[in-house]
Amino acid sequence: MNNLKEKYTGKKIDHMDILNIEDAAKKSIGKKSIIVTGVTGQDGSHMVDYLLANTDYEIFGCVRRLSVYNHKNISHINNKRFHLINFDLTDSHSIARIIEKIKPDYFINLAAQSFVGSSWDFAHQTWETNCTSTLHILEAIRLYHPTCRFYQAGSSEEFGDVAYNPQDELHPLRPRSPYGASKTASRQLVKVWRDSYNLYAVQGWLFNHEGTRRGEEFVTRKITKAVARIKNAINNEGPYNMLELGNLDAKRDWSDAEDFVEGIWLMLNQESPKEYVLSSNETHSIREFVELAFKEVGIYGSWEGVGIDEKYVDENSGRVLVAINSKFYRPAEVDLLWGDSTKA
Ligand code: NAP
Ligand code: G4F
Repeated sequence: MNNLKEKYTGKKIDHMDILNIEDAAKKSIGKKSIIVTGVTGQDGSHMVDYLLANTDYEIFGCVRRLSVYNHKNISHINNKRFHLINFDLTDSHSIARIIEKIKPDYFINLAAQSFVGSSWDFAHQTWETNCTSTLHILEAIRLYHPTCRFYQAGSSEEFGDVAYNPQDELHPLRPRSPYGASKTASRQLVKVWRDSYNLYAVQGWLFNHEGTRRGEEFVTRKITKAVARIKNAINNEGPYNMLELGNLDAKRDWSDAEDFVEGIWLMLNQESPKEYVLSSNETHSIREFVELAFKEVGIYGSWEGVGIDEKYVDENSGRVLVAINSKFYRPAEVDLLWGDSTKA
């Protein structure tokens, strides 16, 4: 059976066996432990790598049950201190049981419905996953293990329709999407529980951060993947489909995800709970990102047309590299994000 699994997935999966809560609790007896949610995602997987390399805690990574494994971002981990447990942010009972039984020293909640674009289509699910779950985690910590330090993943999307540039910790919360609203409300819960029950609970404001483990629907990975695909086709003199994008003029403040997981850990280990902006302190448009990505592989283009008809055309061949598809526009856009991480 194991051979069959190996053949099918291309890797040994024994270390990916998922523990039930009772067995996980046994592994945590007498040990310092950290629960990390969202470990199949970008930040959660980097956080596990960081914690295994820089601490001696037992790490319990939370995964939700899916019909097909999606463990690519953690398939490289082979460490006896890393365990997987089943968990779903929308299930308050399992959240409570995990905290009650494992009694972690830290709970780092990086799981979320994290795609802003989908949050209009799945507004209720976004709210339940990103906000109601925070209430459940806070209550479980308060009831079962109040010394547990809690990190909740906040976002520059909370600043939304920005009032000034660059945005720092004092910037008002003006979300523009169901996603931004869910993170804003979650922030208020974290503050109220911190103040009311003296919990060490913080929610950082993280500006966009990217990397090779980034989901492919986010604009950076979408562009870089397409550029590689187009470059390969040009090299082989083959056909290619152009890249389709939405709003080219939105601006974002992009950083490296691996830097930010360290920032999260530092935020969790201060004398008292304080919340920070993490950002690169630069802002760039999607348009600039497209130009630089193509330039990086030696393809030079120029913009032609306006609005929905705008295109990025290969100066060498005259072929269209990028076109606009209105389906990638959002009902409301955050036009510009630009962080000020001086305090951090
Ligand atoms: P990501 O790659 O999309 O990962 C999200 C993780 O959440 C995945 O592991 C996903 O599991 C899990 N998840 C989703 N719904 C769940 C549920 N109901 N129960 C349990 N797990 C669930 O996101 P990321 O980029 O690493 O972001 C990490 C956190 O930081 C998120 O809260 C995000 O909103 C926030 N944030 C990210 C950025 C950024 O630029 N990356 C900036 C600010 C804030 P599956 O693999 O099973 O889907
Ligand atoms: O890459 P994006 O989808 O990221 P977005 O919306 O900024 O959200 C990310 O960063 C937030 C922090 O600021 C996180 F909280 C959130 O979880 C997520 O990680 O889009 C970036 C920009 C947007 O303005 C979008 O309208 O790119 C624009 N864009 C233009 N064309 C596109 C596309 N975005 C996507 N995903 N796909 C396009 O085709």
